[in-house]
Amino acid sequence: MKVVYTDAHRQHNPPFEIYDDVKVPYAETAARAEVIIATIREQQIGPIVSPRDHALRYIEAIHLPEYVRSLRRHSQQLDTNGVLYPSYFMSDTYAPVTPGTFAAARAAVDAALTGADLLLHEEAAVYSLCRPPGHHAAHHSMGGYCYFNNAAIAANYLSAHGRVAILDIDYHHGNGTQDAFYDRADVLYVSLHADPATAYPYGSGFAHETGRGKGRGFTVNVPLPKTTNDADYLRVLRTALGYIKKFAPEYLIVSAGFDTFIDDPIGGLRLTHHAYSSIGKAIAGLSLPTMIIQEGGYNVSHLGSIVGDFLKQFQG
Ligand code: Q9C
Ligand code: ZN
Repeated sequence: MKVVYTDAHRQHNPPFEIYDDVKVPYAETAARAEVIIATIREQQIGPIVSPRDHALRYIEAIHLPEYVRSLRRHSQQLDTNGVLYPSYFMSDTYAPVTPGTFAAARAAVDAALTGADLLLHEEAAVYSLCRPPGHHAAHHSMGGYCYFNNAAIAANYLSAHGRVAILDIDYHHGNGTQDAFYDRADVLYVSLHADPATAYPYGSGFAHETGRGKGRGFTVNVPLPKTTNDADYLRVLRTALGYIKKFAPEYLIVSAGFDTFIDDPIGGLRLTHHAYSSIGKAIAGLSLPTMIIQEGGYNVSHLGSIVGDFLKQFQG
């Protein structure tokens, strides 16, 4: 499978996030992408290609142009070590702006769109190693380590060519992605995540949120207890894959977060490292043209190997 990656993400390196009024070290580190790409090289998972530039209009199809401009301007105006929390366009204290943020976030979108182009050119499976992640970024707000919604932008781009299903397996509900397609029947959003009653992003991802208007029935939320183990998860995943099968999309996008891992410092269901090859195998079993987009996953000592286990299921 082809892997889309650039080291442009390195210029986005916030020193801290604010948690309960206290500055704590930033969990969404450059080291995450570094260990993943190192594993991909070691295990020869794919030819690695660089993203190609895409026009801003694809970002602006999902995000308010003023929001995009403001992120660019703030990034440009900051001094070398500046960190900004621009309150108006921010949904929480987990997505600060630094001088390199706009460029890195835009490169992540380019990685997602380049992956989409590869699918359009008949590639069966592609992995876009996006950093920063995207699924919490909404129409005009950054939050939860996310600035531009890579998966939503790619899904909207692909939707011009056929129906798209998004399967979100990050520990956290992808509130930004859900919002982007809540009214639409041509993009199915299915998410498995920790119960938002007790997990970030708290306000959304409950089972009763199923879409609106024409989009009713095209959003599926499956909140999970934090005690969910490998067997529980695979059972629920198979049901979720059944909805996708029934929708019969042209393309599948997987918002792939690995913070469901039992020893994740931010999230953590009770999934062991064995789970990720089984999850990959079950999803690959749909035999759909599939783009995997990197979202969360913060245990840097295990991240490379669990992402590798997952990706290997999509080879050949
Ligand atoms: N200090 C993604 O996985 N909460 N975002 C952190 C712990 C924010 C996660 C609180 C979690 C955001 C893409
Ligand atoms: Zn997450």
